[in-house]
This record gives sequence, C-alpha cells and structure tokens, in this order.
Amino acid sequence: MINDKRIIYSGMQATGTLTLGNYLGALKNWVTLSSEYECIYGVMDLHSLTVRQVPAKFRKSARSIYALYVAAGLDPEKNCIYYQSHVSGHAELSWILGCFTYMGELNRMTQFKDKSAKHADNINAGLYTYPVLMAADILLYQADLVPIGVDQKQHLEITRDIAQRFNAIYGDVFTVPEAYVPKTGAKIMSLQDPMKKMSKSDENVNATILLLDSKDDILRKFKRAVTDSDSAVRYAEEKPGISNLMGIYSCVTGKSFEEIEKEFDGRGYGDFKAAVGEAVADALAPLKARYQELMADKAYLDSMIKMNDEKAQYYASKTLRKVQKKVGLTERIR
Ligand code: ATP
Ligand code: LTN
Repeated sequence: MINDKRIIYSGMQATGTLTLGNYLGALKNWVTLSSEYECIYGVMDLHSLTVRQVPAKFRKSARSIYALYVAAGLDPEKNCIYYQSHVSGHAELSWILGCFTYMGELNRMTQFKDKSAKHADNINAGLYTYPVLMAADILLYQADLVPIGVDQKQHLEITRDIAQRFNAIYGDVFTVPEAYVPKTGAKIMSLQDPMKKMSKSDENVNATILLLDSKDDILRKFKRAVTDSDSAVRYAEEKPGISNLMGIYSCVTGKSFEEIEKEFDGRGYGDFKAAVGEAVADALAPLKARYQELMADKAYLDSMIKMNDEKAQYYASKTLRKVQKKVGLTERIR
C-alpha cells in the first residue's frame, strides 16, 4: 500500500513505437485503473538491451514512449512514470532473485523460445533471464496488480512463483501480484496475419497500426487488412481476421459484438473496415495531438522524469534494503 491505495505496476519495452496492440492490451487499461490505485509505470529500457540497439535511436524511442504514456492520459504528477535504468535496484534485486529461480522454470518460457528463434544470431543470457528482471521490477514496488496483455501472463506466473518461494523462506517480504488481463483487447492480432500477435517489431508495416500513424495510413491499413472470402461481419473462430477487427472496433467504441453484427448486417466488409479505420483514427487523434505538445516541451518532460526518478528510487530502495537484510548481506556502516 502507498497512501492507503493498492499498487499497480506495469511497463513496456523502450524500443520501437507503440502499436494499437500495446494501447488496447495495456496502456488504455493503465489509464482506466489509474484513478483507483497508486500507479507506477516503467519505460523498460534494460529489457530492450536483450536485442542490440543503436544508441541514439534507442534513446529517442525511450523518450517517445515516455511521452506516449503521458499523452495517453497518465498524469505524471499523480502516477510515477520513470525509466527502469534510472533505478539501480532493478538490476540488484534481479541478481538476488536469479538465485531463487530454477533453470527448468526459465526453459519453459515461451517468449524466450520465440525471441531466440527470431534472433538466432544473438541468444544472450539477458534474453534467458529476462523474466527474472521482470519479476524484480514488479516485486521491488510491492505491486498488487499488473495490467498486461495475454502474452505476458506466463511472466507474471513465474513472478508469483519466485515471490512465494522467497516468502516461504524469509517471511512476508513480497506482495504476491495478480495479473490484470482485459476481456477484450488482450491480444490484438496482426492485420496481415490474424494468427499472429500485432507486434511493434513486425517488419511488415501494414501489419501494425502505430499510435502515431496518420489518419490516411490508418484507413489504408484497415482497408488492406487480411480477412476471409465471406462477407458477413460475424464473430467466429473460423473468421480470425474479421473477429480481430471486431475486437478492435469493440474496444474503441465500447459496442458489444452483437451490436456490431447488427450495425453491419448486410453491409459487407468494405463498409466495416472503413468504419473501424475511422473509429481508431478518431480515438487516437487526441493522443497524437498531446504527444506533439509534450515532445515540444522539453523542460516539462525533463522535470517529470527527474521528479519520478526520485520517487521510484525511494520505493525501490525500501524493498531492496529489506531483501538484502533478509538474505543476510552485511549492512552498510553509515
Ligand atoms: P515486441 O514486438 O518487441 O515483442 P510488443 O509489441 O510485444 O514488442 P511489449 O513491450 O512486449 O510490446 O509489450 C508491452 C505491453 O503491451 C505488454 O503488456 C503486452 O502484453 C502488451 N501487448 C503487446 N502486444 C499486444 C497485442 N498485440 N495485443 C494486446 N496486448 C499487447
Ligand atoms: N516484458 C514486458 C515488459 C515488462 C513488464 C515489466 C510488464 C518489463 N517489466 C513489469 C509488466 C511489469 C513486455 O511487455 N514485453
């Protein structure tokens, strides 16, 4: 608890630019939940190092993601929004937790298997221990709830296992966190291959809607979205392309699948795709405008970053000191 409120923690990798999947699966829910909880959101730049980065480009995308969090509606004066690498406690706790994690557990992680296949020339130890760092992120802030998309559920489960294992030895040190996965939007699929997750590292530009895409691009990408040869707008497992578009439309308009089916009864895919494009472009327009303002105001963003770094440091060092003491590391002489 902080200020008598339960704690939310989440974050996104600091590379690329955010997609509609990141927004509907995670960011949008962070904003909705932010009034009821004490919220801490990280720009996860240490996790991004598991893939080789170009330094100048990497710094730029990390700042852009920070601004997108704020532009999406997270007030940095109320929510602690910070860079993971600015709080050294993440790496320190990660080492300790790594000593409480079994290789057998890490071997089962599907993201590790997927990313290893994608980056076969650079299967580094960081990629392997990625879930331990993620557990450290969450446990360092004693989070109660972690809002994420479906692909991160396995990482949350290992976080809970590590916390419970540690607590069983040393007493109640960590809060055991719960995942918050939204009912719709938890897995937005690629517009070009509806069996694949929409991902910011996809090389096919038509597969993803980026939050900063122009309206024309958004309309064009939806128009080209892969569907089936039928023409009925109906939610069904055997119609993954249309079902994905219906999920997106439902998330941005708040309409149920039934209402959508009624609205587009007898109208065909062309009309529907155009309506989804319009609805998404409208939903993202204010976010884009706010983003431009924020990126132009260097002093404001810098002051928010500085203030929140200090706040995050404070919370993190409280947990870290407790953990160090519990495992028997010698206390510093002050
Ligand atoms: P990468 O392509 O580099 O793996 P990513 O697009 O999956 O990146 P992450 O930084 O890994 O982005 O994810 C940030 C958050 O967004 C996580 O909570 C994740 O579950 C969620 N998320 C990512 N992609 C989707 C998606 N297609 N649908 C719903 N949620 C998603
Ligand atoms: N692995 C997550 C990003 C992430 C995260 C976290 C999410 C790193 N640390 C802590 C929630 C809580 C991903 O989306 N790829």
